[in-house]
Amino acid sequence: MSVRLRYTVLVFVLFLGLGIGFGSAALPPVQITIESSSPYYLPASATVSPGAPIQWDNPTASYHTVTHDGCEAEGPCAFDSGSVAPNGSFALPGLPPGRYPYHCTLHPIMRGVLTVVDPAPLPSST
Ligand SMILES: [Cu+2]
Repeated sequence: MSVRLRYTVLVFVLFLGLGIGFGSAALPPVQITIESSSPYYLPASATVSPGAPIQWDNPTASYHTVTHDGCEAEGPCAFDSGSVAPNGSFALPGLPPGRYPYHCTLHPIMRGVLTVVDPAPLPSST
């Protein structure tokens, strides 16, 4: 391997490392709180970036679930928390872009929607 090629590979690896660092820093976890009364999931409608971790906290005195609507009927099933105990939580490492309506299988009146969208593209310099 020539010196020049080795230098190119080194620079590439450095930039790759920087990119990964910026990527994770730009994706703070999104927190959704489960409530005993309307809107039940707070916020009921959340918009997150692809790959951003999402966590539902259950501070209520009841069991609840966070179940993607696709798990029960039309499929595919993107996520299903199962029963989340009082003071428990359910976390997802991130989702691909899409619209994910979800509900609580124990209390079907509880409904929320998660929208995963790519961040706005950077303005072009041309
Ligand atoms: Cu519930």
